Amino acid sequence: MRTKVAIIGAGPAGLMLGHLLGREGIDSLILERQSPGYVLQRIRAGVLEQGTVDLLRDSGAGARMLAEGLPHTGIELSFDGDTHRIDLAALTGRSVMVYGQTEVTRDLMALRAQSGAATVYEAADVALHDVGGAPRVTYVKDGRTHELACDFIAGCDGFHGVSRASIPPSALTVFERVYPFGWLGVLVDKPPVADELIYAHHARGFALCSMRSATRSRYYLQCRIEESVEAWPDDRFYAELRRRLSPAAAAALQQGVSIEKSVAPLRSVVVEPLRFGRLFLAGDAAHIVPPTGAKGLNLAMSDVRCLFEAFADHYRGNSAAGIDHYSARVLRRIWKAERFSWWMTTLLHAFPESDGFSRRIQRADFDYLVSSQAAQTVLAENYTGLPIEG
Ligand code: RFL
Ligand code: PHB
Repeated sequence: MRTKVAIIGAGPAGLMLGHLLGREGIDSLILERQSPGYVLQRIRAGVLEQGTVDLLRDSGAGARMLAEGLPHTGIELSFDGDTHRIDLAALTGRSVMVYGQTEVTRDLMALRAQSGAATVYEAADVALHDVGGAPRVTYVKDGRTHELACDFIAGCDGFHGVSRASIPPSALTVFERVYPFGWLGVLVDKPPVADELIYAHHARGFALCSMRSATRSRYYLQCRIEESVEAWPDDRFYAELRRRLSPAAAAALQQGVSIEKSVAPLRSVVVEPLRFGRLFLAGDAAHIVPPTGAKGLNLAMSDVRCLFEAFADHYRGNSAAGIDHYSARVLRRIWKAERFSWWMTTLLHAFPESDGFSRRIQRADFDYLVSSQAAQTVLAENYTGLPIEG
C-alpha cells in the first residue's frame, strides 16, 4: 500500500489535515488506534477562535457549526465575586464560537467518509520506520500486519501517541511546566448559568462556567491532580461551584444530574523542533496548553493549516520552503498561545504554595485588567486568536 501523506491519529488535527489535503487532490490515509465511537465520546474543548471558525467555513466543513454553534462576543471574569465583562467584539472586531470538539470531529469524520478517503480505525501497534529516508508505517488490523509506504508522515496522534515517541530523544528538546492542580469537569443537560462563559478566581480555586448549547452546560472546578471523580457526587460539585461564583451567578446556577465527569491534569509542554526527517508533529503531539485559554484545539487547527500549506507547496511547485519552515513558523505562534494560556492560568487559579505577596499581585493583575482598555485588548486579541504569520 502507498499514500502521499500517512496521518497518525483521527482527532481534530488528523481529520482536518486529511480534509484539507483531500480538497487539494493530495491523497492521505489516516490510522487511528481507537474506534469512531470512542473518539466521539471524549468530551474536550468547547471554544473555537475566529481563525478556526474561518478555516472550517472556508474549507467547506462549517455548515453545521454555522447553523448550530453559539457566537460569543464576550466573556465574564470574576475575581473573589467581583465581575467584569471583556467585550471581545468591541475590543478586537472578532469573536469566538461555542461549538464542541466532539461536533467538529463528527463533521470532519462525515466529510471524510463522503470523500471516500481511507481511515483505518482500531489500527493497533502503529510503528514508524525509516522516517529520515523512505518512510513506512506498519500497523495491525484484524490480526494482520499491514505496511504503508508514504512520502511524509503527519504525527497528529496527541500527547500519548507514537509519533513523538519515535523521534530519538537526542533530536528533541522538551520544555515543560506542570501545575500543582487539575480540572474536574461536569457535563449536564441544564441551561447555562449565563449567556457567556464565566472564568472565576476564588481563594478556594478556579471555576469555569461554559456550555455546549442553550440546554447543555459544561462546568469545571480546579481540583487536586490526584482527585477522584467518586469523591465528587453532584451535590458536592454544585455546592463548591456556587461558593466560587459571584452571588448573581450562584443564584442562577441550575443543578442537574451530570452525564459526564472527569479530571484532567494541567500542564504546558512544547517540543522543538516539530520535524524529524519526513515526520512532522502537529496538535497535542507537539504541545500541550492548560485549558484556561481555550487554545488546545485551536492550536491543533492552526498547526495543520500550516502543515497543509507546506505539503501543498511541495506537491504543487516542488518547493521545499514550506516544509523547511513549518517548524519555525508554527512554533512562533505556539509559544504565544503557551504564554497566554500560562498567564490566564496564573491569574485565575489558587496556587497551593502562594503567599500573601503573590495573592496581592494576582489581585493587582485583575484590578489593572478591569481598569485598562489596553490590558483588556491584549486579553481579547489573544483569546479570539492571533494571526498566523509567514
Ligand atoms: P487528539 O484529540 O488527542 O487526537 C489524537 C488522536 O490520535 C489517536 N492516537 C493514535 N492513533 C494511532 N496510533 C497511536 N499510537 C495513537 N495514539 C493516539 C488518539 O486516539 C486520538 O484520536 O489530538 P489533536 O487532534 O492534536 O487535538 C488536540 C485537542 O484534542 C486538544 O488540544 C484539546 O482537546 C485539549 N483539551 C482541551 N482544550 C481546550 O481548549 N479546552 C478543553 O476543555 C479541553 N479539555 C483537552 C481537554 C484535552 C484532554 N486530554 C488530551 C486528555 C480534556 C482532556 C481530557
Ligand atoms: C469548555 O467548554 O470545555 C471550555 C471552554 C473554555 C475553556 C476551556 C474549556 O477555556
